[in-house]
Amino acid sequence: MIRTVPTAPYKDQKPGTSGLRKKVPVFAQENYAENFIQSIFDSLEGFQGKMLVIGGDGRYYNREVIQKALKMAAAAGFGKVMVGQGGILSTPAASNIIRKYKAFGGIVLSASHNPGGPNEDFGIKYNIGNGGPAPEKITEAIFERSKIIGEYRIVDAPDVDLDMLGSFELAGMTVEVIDPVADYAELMESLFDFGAIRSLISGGFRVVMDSMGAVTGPYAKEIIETRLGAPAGSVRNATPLPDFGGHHPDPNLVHAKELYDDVMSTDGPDFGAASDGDGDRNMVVGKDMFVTPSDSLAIIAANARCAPGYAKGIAGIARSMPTSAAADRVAEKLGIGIYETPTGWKYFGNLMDAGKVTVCGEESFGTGSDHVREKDGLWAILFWLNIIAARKESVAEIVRSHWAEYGRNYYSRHDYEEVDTDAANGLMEGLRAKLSILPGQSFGDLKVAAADDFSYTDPIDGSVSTKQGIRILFEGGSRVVFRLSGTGTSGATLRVYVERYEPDASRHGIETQAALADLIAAADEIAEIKTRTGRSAPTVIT
Ligand code: VG1
Ligand code: CO
Repeated sequence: MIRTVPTAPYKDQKPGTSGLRKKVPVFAQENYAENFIQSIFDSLEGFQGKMLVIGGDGRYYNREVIQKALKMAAAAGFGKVMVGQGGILSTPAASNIIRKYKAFGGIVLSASHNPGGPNEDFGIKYNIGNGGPAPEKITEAIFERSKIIGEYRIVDAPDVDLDMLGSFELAGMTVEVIDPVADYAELMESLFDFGAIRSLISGGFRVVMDSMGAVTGPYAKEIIETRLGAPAGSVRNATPLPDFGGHHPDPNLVHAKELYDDVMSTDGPDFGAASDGDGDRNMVVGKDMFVTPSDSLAIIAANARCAPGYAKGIAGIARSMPTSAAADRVAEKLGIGIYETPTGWKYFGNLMDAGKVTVCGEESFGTGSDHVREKDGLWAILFWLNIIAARKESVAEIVRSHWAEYGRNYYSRHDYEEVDTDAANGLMEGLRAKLSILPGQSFGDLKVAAADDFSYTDPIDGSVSTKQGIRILFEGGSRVVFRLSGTGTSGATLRVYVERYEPDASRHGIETQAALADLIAAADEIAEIKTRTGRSAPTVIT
């Protein structure tokens, strides 16, 4: 039954910030997906007879790779696979299933916020038994294995019917096709005050959610419409489609602009939310107020006790390095730990497992907590609704009073997408070469206090991650950060993160780009962005 297939290695299967991501035609090359899946299995030990979770965001090629993964898991000796009906599991739901049913690990098929379709992106990520993304030690082992792999094993069997719930046998392994939504909805109901949110909504508070043709549609319909009572149609673009209906499923002011404009219109809803391809990102907008992801983390942390699941308070907060320091001020006030990690959710897992932190966040529209080990879009959206219901204030009122109490961290990220790879690497090398001479130099009124290349030592296991982003810190606490994306699939993407702290409440109403203009100009001068990339402006500003 088990067939051993000779194969030749591919040299480019290095997982990035969040798994292996490539264009579909790359994944569709002979044995490409098989090689990577076998490399995952070859890098793990002790899974014989145990359970694996498999699911994806429903994008183009999802079902094909799920069939391959099921047959390869059977050949590798897993005892059981739990797979979402239709091949669907959002990233946080997969994390929950792994934890709840004590699986050995999971394979999540997604390229997250990247577009889907025959010529767009696909991805494979391995998650460990705590439900979180595999740490670097494992992703590196997978990459090393993929460079020398010579064969893979697969069972010869007909495809599993992914659309029918129930348990089936596949060459001696059990396959259980599960409802992808039920366990997740139950978890959310255990964390948040659904009664209070239901009253808020029945009292006329209008909520809209844009699932962007991606995985959260069925989750949001069940939770927001069925359980919380929002009128039918409150969840838009609610059917997961292989090409996301042509949407770029990235919840930000550029790609979720329709929703934003609707909430801002005179008669628009009171609250708008959106999430990404695999359901781990979120965007929250209220009337007259867009909440930056960095502020969202800080405000959720400061108001955590509003939600029943966090009524005892939080143990600590972690944020990725480029995320603004707004959360740091909350941690200071609460007298709890604050941790600054490299970009990517995999760095939060150890801190959560050790009980050091409860909530985590990234500037890239990612927020979550130790209820799972991934960021969680709907969780953040429900947390906001819970806070609004408890405080009986609007989004704008909550944000403004937070700024008044803690000060405002003006924040923006400028992305230069699909830049020539050599030019982008040259820009980063140019910055590294300047690090030691920058301190003391002035750019307009800004004087550099310190400059470094961020490196992180994990406080739990001592592992070290270097070259995680160039930081230029100015006197007074403003800063710019430069890094190259680890999730793109063509060329390089330069990310420039800009932040200024403003304690003075009379200066909290400035337009963000204006408030950061001098820092943006300094970033260009220091990194020579325009000359090196040949671009006069960023492709995306968030
Ligand atoms: C980006 C974000 C990072 C996030 C990662 C995965 O990575 O910056 O914060 O964790 O995407 O998110 P990069 O390397 O491109 O900057 V998701 O929702 O795409 O899994
Ligand atoms: Co995502």
